[in-house]
Amino acid sequence: MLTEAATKDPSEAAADVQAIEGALSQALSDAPGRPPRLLEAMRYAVLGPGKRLRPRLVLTACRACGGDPADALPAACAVEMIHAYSLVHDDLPAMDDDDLRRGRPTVHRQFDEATAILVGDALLALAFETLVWPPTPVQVAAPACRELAHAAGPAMLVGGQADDLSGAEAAPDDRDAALAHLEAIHRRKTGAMINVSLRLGALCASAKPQQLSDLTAYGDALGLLFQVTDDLLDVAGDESAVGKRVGKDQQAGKLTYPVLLGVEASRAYAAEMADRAVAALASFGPPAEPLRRLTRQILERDR
Ligand code: GRG
Repeated sequence: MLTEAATKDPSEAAADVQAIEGALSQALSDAPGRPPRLLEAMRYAVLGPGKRLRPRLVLTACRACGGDPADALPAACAVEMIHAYSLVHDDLPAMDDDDLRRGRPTVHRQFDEATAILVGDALLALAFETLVWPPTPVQVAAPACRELAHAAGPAMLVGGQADDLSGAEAAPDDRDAALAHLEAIHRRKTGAMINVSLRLGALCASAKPQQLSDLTAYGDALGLLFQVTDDLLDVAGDESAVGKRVGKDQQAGKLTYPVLLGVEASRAYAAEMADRAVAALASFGPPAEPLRRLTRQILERDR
């Protein structure tokens, strides 16, 4: 069970966000050959008001494995760049066709569609360039590149998105089978980037195999926790409208946890995933306290 003490957010988390945003800004600075408008759009996409969950997981997992989080900053920047690229492309008219992201116009609305496509392409490439920067030693950079490419590639992030886009018609009618289908999408679309963030942090700390597999078990549960809370946030706000909103999603054939389980059971499922995540950290002891805190924050998040 998560303790009350685990909810307090010490200044370490704020310092991590500051370090991450500083490093991202530096990685996205003016350099020969970078067209000013493209760079402006890349900075707009990355440096907007995001939660920085994935890069925080990189630094926090590194710390939990006894490493120096400064060594993991390039990996932290890399995962956030890939995350930002995936949001920019997801918002495009050919995908979700969204006008707003992080409370501001989406990149294709603020700039134009071609620029948004190029922003995603450029961020994906820059992520790998950044990942292999010093201080990432070459014996860490090679496995880190392989793991990140796999998580962002056709079997995971892109594959999950493709299956999600092919939509509800592919989903089985039976509720349990539909739930399994939903989880298979989320494990790839959302979970893979969460999991690789933890694993990159651990690799930067030269973690033992047992630490890596415990963090993977933690990440599996955390990814599902993140997704179910995302779905719940989508129907939150006006409690009286919750039933109506769930009904609308159902009519639109949109698969979400509230649609499949109902709101109350989705909340219970979130709590179960949080407990499962924390249980996977048992062998780490006190160095994993920031990861336990982060778990609690995701369970209780309001954005
Ligand atoms: C286009 C290859 C490709 C993939 C897109 C990330 C994604 C896949 C789609 C986004 C759609 C979505 C809302 C998914 C739910 C989970 C999710 C990734 C939410 C956004 O992440 P946050 O809440 O965002 O961490 P911030 O803005 O805080 O960084």
